[in-house]
Parts: sequence; structure tokens; C-alpha cells
Amino acid sequence: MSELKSKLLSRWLRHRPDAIGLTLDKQGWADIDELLAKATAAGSPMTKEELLSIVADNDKQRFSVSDDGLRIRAAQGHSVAVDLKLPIRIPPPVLYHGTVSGFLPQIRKYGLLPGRRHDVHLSATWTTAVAVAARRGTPVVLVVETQAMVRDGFSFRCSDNGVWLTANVPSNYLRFPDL
Ligand code: HQG
Repeated sequence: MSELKSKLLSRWLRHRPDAIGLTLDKQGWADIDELLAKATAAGSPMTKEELLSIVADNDKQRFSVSDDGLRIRAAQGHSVAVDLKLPIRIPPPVLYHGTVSGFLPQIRKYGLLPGRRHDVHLSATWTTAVAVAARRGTPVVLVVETQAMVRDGFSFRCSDNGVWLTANVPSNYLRFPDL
């Protein structure tokens, strides 16, 4: 049950706040009481206790609650127009991107593109990249030469839950496995 509710929260806070008549502020925050009232009115009732336990138990810490406890937002993964105002940070010298072999011809040609999300999502560890890729099929992990990208002026941000974000990764910064 809370799995389903967690998916609904992701949907409302990343992609479809309008599905329950919710408005996010420019930085992606929703008022918690308003969200609960609108979810209930839209036929998907959720209590504050349920919401807070979804936030606390979420396997990937997908949600952040504001310091005053009044607001909630998704840590990353939005398709709606928000600016999380995450600070620019220097990433580790390499990061990883998990994908599947069917996408490789396009990635070799165009590099990593954000698609419908705001940014390309990169993982700090090989293991995490494998898990991201496994959602789609047999994992293929690309190594991203972030040190060279920083040198060349690309900027990176890191979400509250440790996902590294950048606008795009041209293929010359990618190391492809020998398949
Ligand atoms: C691929 C989950 C063709 C890319 C995960 C990926 C992550 C291209 C797919 C987060 C391409 C996009 C993000 C290009 C990239 N041509 N395909 N030029 N460039 N791709 O879901 O990185 O559960 O938008 O390799 O754990 O898979 O939502 O991105 O396979 O953190 O919290 O296009 O989503 O987190 O897929 O996953 P996605 P992603 P949550």
C-alpha cells in the first residue's frame, strides 16, 4: 500500500501536480497540508503519518521535507518546470551512468541527453548505476569522465539523495564497455 502511495507522491511532486489540483512553488515545494487535503479530495486519501513514513522509509530518499516541516518536494527526477536551486558542486573524477544496449547507438551519436527529465542522472557508484539500468534490462554501465567535463566548463549539481545531475554528456566524455 505504501509502495503505491509512494509512487503517487512521486507522480504528483515530479510530473503531475495538476492531477490533484496541486501547485508547486518555483523550487518544487508543495504545502504538506494542502497536498494531503487535495489527495483526499481527489480520491487518494493519505494521512500525515503515512506521508512522513513514506518520506522516512523511501528506499532512495526520493523526498525532502523542509526544515520547518511544512513543505515537501521530490529530491530529483522532475519533468515539471522547477528550479531546485541546488548549488553547483565539483563531482568525483568519474561518475557512472546505467543504461541498456538498445540505447547505445543513439548515445554514441548524441551523448547522454536528459529526455523528458531536466538533467542527465549520474550515479556515484558502479553498483547504483547497475541498479538504475536494471529497471530497463541487462545493465550496461558507462563511465563518465567528469574531471574532463569540469575542466571543459560543464557544471554539476547533486540532489539531496545523492544523484548527480548535469545538462548533457557529449559522447567524447563517455567510456563505453567492450560489448
Ligand atoms: C537513456 C530513477 C537514447 C538513458 C533512477 C536512460 C535514476 C538515451 C533513458 C533516475 C540517450 C532515460 C533516472 C540518448 C540517455 N539516446 N537514450 N541520447 N541519453 N538515454 O528514467 O538515468 O526511481 O529518464 O541511458 O534510479 O534511467 O525515478 O533516466 O536509460 O536515479 O527515483 O534514456 O530515475 O530514479 O531514462 O534514471 P530516465 P535514468 P527514480
